[in-house]
Amino acid sequence: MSYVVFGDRRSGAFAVEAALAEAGVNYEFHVVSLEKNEQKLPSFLALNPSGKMPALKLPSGEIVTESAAILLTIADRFPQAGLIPPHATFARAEAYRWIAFMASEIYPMVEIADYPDRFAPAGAEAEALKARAIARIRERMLLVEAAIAGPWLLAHEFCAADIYAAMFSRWSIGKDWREKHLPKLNALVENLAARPRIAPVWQKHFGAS
Ligand SMILES: N[C@@H](CCC(=O)N[C@@H](CS)C(=O)NCC(=O)O)C(=O)O
Repeated sequence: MSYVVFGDRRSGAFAVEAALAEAGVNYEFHVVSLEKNEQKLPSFLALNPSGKMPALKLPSGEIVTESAAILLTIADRFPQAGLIPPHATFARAEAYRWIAFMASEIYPMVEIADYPDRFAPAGAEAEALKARAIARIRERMLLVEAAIAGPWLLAHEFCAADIYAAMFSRWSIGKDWREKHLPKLNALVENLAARPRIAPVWQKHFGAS
């Protein structure tokens, strides 16, 4: 059995596919349509009771969920891919830091921006909440921007945090705002999208954006 990625285009499944591709791992992709809310179907809830993608099925048949955990699992399993800096280095601590920051400080805000009606009455209140969530995501993306050493987040060292940061740059914050305020992240994305193994994955998920 091979790895199976569950998710949709433009979703967190991008990061999982990009990491597997960078590691040179064969995998299958199982579409779970966000548009059709398939993440709430019993068949998907059996994989991830929180009803969120991505999910990764390991060749052993076990399921890993939570994008940050999946990225670190892939990094662990394929050390030759250099998805995480060497054990016990400060660079590794920095990679953990930024992956944890994006998973805990940005990803939950994306849910509020995408589904404000889950958090406030539909209408003006939900719209106001959505606007506040987008503003918070932008503030937090500016912290990622400020941390980018160039060309990668960690000085001269590509890692899974770059994949993650590139993904968040494509959500919620708006193309015009991104192009104006995140020049280092824009350059990082160009470099990432040009990596031979990641290029087709980037194209599939975010090609036109
Ligand atoms: N903490 C989760 C968040 C995943 C998440 O919010 N995924 C989005 C797609 S990018 C999703 O499934 N949204 C559908 C929903 O919330 O119903 C992770 O890091 O994997």
